[in-house]
Order: sequence, then structure tokens, then C-alpha cells
Amino acid sequence: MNAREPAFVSQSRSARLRQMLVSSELEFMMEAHNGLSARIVREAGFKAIWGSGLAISAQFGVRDNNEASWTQVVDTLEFMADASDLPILLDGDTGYGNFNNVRRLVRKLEQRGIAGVCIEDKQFPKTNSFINGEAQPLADIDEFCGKIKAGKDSQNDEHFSIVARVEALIAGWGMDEALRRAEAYRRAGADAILIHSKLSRPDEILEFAREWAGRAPLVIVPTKYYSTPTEVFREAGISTVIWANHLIRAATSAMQAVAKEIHASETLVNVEDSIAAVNEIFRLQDADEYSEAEDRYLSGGRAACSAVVLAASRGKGLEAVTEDRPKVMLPIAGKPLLRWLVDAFKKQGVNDITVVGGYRADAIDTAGIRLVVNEQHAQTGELASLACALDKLTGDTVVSYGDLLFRSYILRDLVESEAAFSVVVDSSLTDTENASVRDFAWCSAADDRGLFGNKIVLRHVASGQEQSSAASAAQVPHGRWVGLLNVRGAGLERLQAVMRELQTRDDFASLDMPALLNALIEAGESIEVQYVHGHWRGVNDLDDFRRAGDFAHAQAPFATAVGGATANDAHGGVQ
Ligand code: SPV
Ligand code: MG
Repeated sequence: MNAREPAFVSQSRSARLRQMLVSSELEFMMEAHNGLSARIVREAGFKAIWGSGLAISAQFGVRDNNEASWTQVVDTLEFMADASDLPILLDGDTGYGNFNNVRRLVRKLEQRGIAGVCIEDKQFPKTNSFINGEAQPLADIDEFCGKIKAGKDSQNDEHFSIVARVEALIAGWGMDEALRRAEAYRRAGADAILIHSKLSRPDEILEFAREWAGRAPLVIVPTKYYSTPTEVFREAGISTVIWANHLIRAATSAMQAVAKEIHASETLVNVEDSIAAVNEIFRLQDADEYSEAEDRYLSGGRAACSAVVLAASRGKGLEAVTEDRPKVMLPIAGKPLLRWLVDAFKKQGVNDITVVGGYRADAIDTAGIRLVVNEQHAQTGELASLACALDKLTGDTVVSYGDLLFRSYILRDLVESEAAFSVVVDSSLTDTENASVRDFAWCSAADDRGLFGNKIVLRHVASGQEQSSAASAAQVPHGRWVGLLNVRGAGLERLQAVMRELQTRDDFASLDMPALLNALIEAGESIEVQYVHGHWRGVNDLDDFRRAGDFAHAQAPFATAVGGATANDAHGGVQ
């Protein structure tokens, strides 16, 4: 049966291994020595993995003499079993001790999802069969049969397989001894016999197979007689061929060549195109699954939250201090304004941050952010900057002015809002005579603590010309939009659609963020209002800039203790 047939794949790993051993087809197992190689074996199409003792010890950098402890081997197998759903047949050397060690090994292997173990009739600690094989002492037959019986008696899973490996040909004891041992091991309960040879021709293996005459499945390891056509094994009635060490050898050659080249040339350019891309490593590690799980399980099941920070302006009234940097890079209490904002976002789990720079974008500190540049910043407004970042956004998004400082609860409450659109409005700012205040907001109701918890929506925000003529507005505003907009779920697509429409307008280049809010409202969107009363600052002029330091200090840990009574905000100090 083909490995990809559903009936085969739905079976347990041990059942699949057993089926391979008893099937009348010639089957193949490929060596793996860690999780990554186990994944690679599966992707290549193999149906089972050989957990090679040689390869596992080699990847640890130790000898194939039981220098790695059996628990270290079993831990490695666990990574392999996690990385690949293929059955794994462990090369269990001599069973790491006597019958009792075999019993414990079998139980531990079953617990870790390993399908079977192969044990060889040598003595612990063993040496690889290809290193002076004739000098290697064989196990006493009865003692080895006891190990097989003990292993079979201790397995809980009826399909777990024990393969008995006959080393008589390796040790030079002859064909009769090999056959005698194989028969004894079969009678002791072995599910298959591995007959090993170190000759470069398959003659003794084929003779053994003839004499054996199918009494139990035969497994071979043609490392030395590799030039034998595979058809010969098929015709000889072999059950399973193990390609025993070829991935560790392939990895070794590749690593040697690449290390040598990089050392000699002191550059990576000569190797980059001939080695796996970093993305290929991520793929083999199943990094995408992690990202999906993150969306499902982190942030209370919310999709990853991103932010766009509008930071293109030099800052009107701040020319004296923004010769060599944009407003967002002004130092406030020891760190740039933008860093305060970025840290505030990160604190709320908003890690994907796109900053739209413009004026002196080269001076923006890009650590932990993605910088995009509005090259037309001198001739365009906020929406043109937002448009530069629009295609970078996926999932829930906060759009923010770059010149904000705020108490952390303001952002926390905003990103926790379930509404497709929500904004923060400061109800302490309704004095339209104050020329330095912009973005006045009118809402469905005034801020009234009696209404706490009631849904209030945005009706309009002063935009463009209105910014300077708000004093003459018929109705007193309910507050000021602070420059934070949260877009959630399907809201993002709708915002992008409204943006596309605005982009067709002749005056798009001059539009500000309030124009977008108003366009959303006109398009029938409901924008939920979260009222605050102070607790934030915008940096709009030199006065703001000077006072921002006190506010920022108050946001730092233990600031009130150190900085004294500086926690008041700029707008009346309501705490
Ligand atoms: C192994 O892969 O560790 C084996 C097979 O035991 S061999 O190295 O050929 O003995
Ligand atoms: Mg081995």
C-alpha cells in the first residue's frame, strides 16, 4: 500500500512500521538524526525513519560507542517524532544494558511514540560494526534471546516491533552461526531479523536470504554494498532496506564546504545562493503555524494588532528645535517622543508598528519599527502619509498621531474596544477660543459620568478650514479628538475602501485625519467614542514641548516618588 493512502496514514506509527516489515513489497527507511532531518525524510516521501545510532551520536559530536546516554538518544527521538509523523525504528544498539534495560527502553520508546527498536547481539558498550568488526565480541545467544523476550513482554502496544540484528557476519563467525542466531531470535519473538554485512558485495546477504527462506521479515543495511541494484534485493525477498547514514554524511559535506569557503573568503556572498534560505528553515520549523496560533491564543484571541504612526511633519512652531530632526525625534525626558509612543504600543502588545516619516525621515530611530516615507510630505497632509502605510496593515490597527504622550490605560481601553472603529475624545477641551487646540469633536452625547458604559458615537471632527474657525461653530464641541483611531476586524477593509474614494478627490493631498473620520461617518460607519478627561498630551508648539517632559516623567515607573507632583496633565489636572 502506498504511504500516502489514507488508510495507511491513519494507522498508528507502530502499525505502519509493522505493516512495512511484513508486506510483500520491498520497503525503504531513511536515516534521520534530529527533528529537522526527520522532517526532511518525511517530505522526501519516505514511509519510515531509521534512528541511526551512528548518525545520532555523530550529530552530538561523540563516538558510536554508547558515549551518548540512552536518555539523550530518547530525547533526540522525541524531537524527531514531534517533527515528523513517520514511524521511527530506533537503532537501539545492544539495548543499553541487560534484559531489564531493554524492558525500560521499550516502555519509554512507546511513551514517546516510537514504533520499534532494533537491538544487536553485541556487548555493551558496542562499537560501530564498520570499525574493526572482527574484534567485536558477540552476545551469548541465550542472554540475547532473554532481552528479546523481555522487550516483547513489556510492550503495551501490540504493534511495537523488535528487530533482532545479527552481527555474526560482521564479527567473522560465518553463515551457519548467523542463521543459527537468527532462528533463535525469531523463536524468542523478534518481529524481523536485520542481517548486517560489511562486504562491498551483497553475496553473503543474498546467501543468508536464500537459506533463511522467508521465516521472518529480513532487513538489510547496504552501506558497504551500495552499488548493488535495488532490484537484486527485491528479487531476494528482502523486506526492508535501510539507507542508514546518508543524511548525516550529506550534512557533513555541506557544512565542511560552506565553513571552509566562508573562512577563506571572509564573506557570505559566495555561499548564499547554494545553501537553504532562512525562510526554508522557518518553513521546516513550521513557523507559519506558530503565527496562526499566536493570532488564536495571544491577546485574548485577537488578530495581531498593528499601528500606524503619522510622523512626517517638522512641527509648526517648533522650527527652532527641529532643524536636524522631525518633531517625533524631539527628546522628552531623556528619550525621543516617538520612543515613548512605540514603548506604549509595545506595552499593549501592539508590536507591528509602521511609522510614516517625511521631514528628516533619515533622523528617525527605526529600532523596533517599520519606517515608510511620504516623499511628498512638504506638499501633502496626514491622509497622504496614511496612504503610504495602508498596504502594510493587516488585522486590527491603531492609527496615531506621532506627537502623543498618554497614560497607558487610554491605549489599553482603545485596543480592547470591540467596535470596528473607535476614537479617544478628551472632554476637558471644549474651549474653542483656544487657538492652539485643533480636532474639536462633536459626539452623540456629552461626556457624562452618569452615562458611563453607554455607547457614544462620533458625529463630526473639525477638519481643514474648520480647524481655525471652530470658535464660530454653532454648537459647542464635546471635546477634542486626541489623535488615536482604533480599527478592528472588518473595519480595516472598510477604512481602506473609504481611503481609496478620498484618494480620487482633487484635494486629497491637503486632507487631514479628521477628513477621514468624517468620510467614514458619511459612509455610514459608526465610530465609537471613548471619553477621557486629560491624561494625555500632544506636542504642538514649544510650550507643549517644554511641558511634555513633566508629563513623560510621570509615566515612568516610580515617577511620582522621584519627580514629585508632576502627574497633572496639561489640561486642568483632572486625575
Ligand atoms: C547505524 O546506523 O548506526 C547502524 C548501521 O547501526 S551501521 O552503521 O551500518 O552499523
Ligand atoms: Mg548503529
